[in-house]
Amino acid sequence: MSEDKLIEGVLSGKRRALARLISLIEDEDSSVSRILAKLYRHTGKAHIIGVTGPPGSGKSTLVTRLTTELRSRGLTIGIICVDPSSPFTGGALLGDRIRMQEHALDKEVFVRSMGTRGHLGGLARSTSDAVRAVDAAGKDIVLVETVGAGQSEVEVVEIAHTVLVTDVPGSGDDIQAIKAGIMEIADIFVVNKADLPGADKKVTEINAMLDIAPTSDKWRPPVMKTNGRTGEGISELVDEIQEHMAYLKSSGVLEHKGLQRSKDELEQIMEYKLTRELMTKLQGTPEFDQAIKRIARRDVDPYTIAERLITKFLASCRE
Ligand SMILES: Nc1nc2c(ncn2[C@@H]2O[C@H](COP(=O)(O)OP(=O)(O)O)[C@@H](O)[C@H]2O)c(=O)[nH]1
Ligand SMILES: [Mg+2]
Repeated sequence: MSEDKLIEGVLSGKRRALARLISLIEDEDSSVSRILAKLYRHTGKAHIIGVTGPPGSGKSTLVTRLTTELRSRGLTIGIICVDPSSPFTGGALLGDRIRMQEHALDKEVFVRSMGTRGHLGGLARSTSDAVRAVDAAGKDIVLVETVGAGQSEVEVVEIAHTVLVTDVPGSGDDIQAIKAGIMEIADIFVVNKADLPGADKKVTEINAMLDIAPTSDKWRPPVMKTNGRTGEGISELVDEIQEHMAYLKSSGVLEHKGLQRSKDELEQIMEYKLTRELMTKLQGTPEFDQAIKRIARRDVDPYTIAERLITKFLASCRE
């Protein structure tokens, strides 16, 4: 597939083109930045929803249920899954896969898992690029499932407009959740498995924590109860998700976040490109090798050398 064909395919919402582009993104193919550059002005329309929480709390089940509900409201869906134990990455239970098949024949639902094909550090970048690709393909909603362990749930905040944090009754790890920063990232709390004993207690506990938590904005995260098995509470959850987007728009938070993200992204790209430019020029030159040896010998400190090399590089750019 030629690059132009690929772009055309993605923009017209063709599944195969979109899947192909995401593979290129995962492989960190050199064509990606060119393609994404051309797609950029077609992005920014999708409502990106992050779903994070501990393994087994029902994220994949909720994503499937949310998809059904959102489809019934006429919305098109992309699902990006960054959970190695999820149905979409093959590590999952048979039941999960069967459940997801509910949407397998629906052309307006695109499902993709992000593996760790590239280096691990690149996963955040490739996930955000994949979300952008789905956005360019015209999906109204992008659901991003990430397992709530370590860095991933913090990264999802950077790309999602609305973050759902899932929990289940009886899990006594709330204090830990606060420590891990999970509380601060939630726009909506979901107490799933409401059929199990202790669901109301859990809701009360989270609300009590929200009462004492310092908040910077006017949105107080609602605490919703769901049953992933029966679908109870899903419609109310979707109402809250849409309510949250309405809040983001009316409060100006959406615009503010968009500017912040653009700034961060521009800085990141420039830093990356500049560093690469500088290093290709320096690496392997006698001057660079000499500098490294002198630093190791304590002849000179790395700060002074770095300063000198950068000044020289910038001067050479002006020539
Ligand atoms: N009892 C009960 N089980 C649920 C509910 N929602 C999901 N499950 C089950 O919990 C298990 C883990 O769900 P899954 O969606 O894979 O969780 P994930 O690891 O967070 O993606 C599965 O066996 C689900 O069938 C629920 O509301 N009630
Ligand atoms: Mg899952």
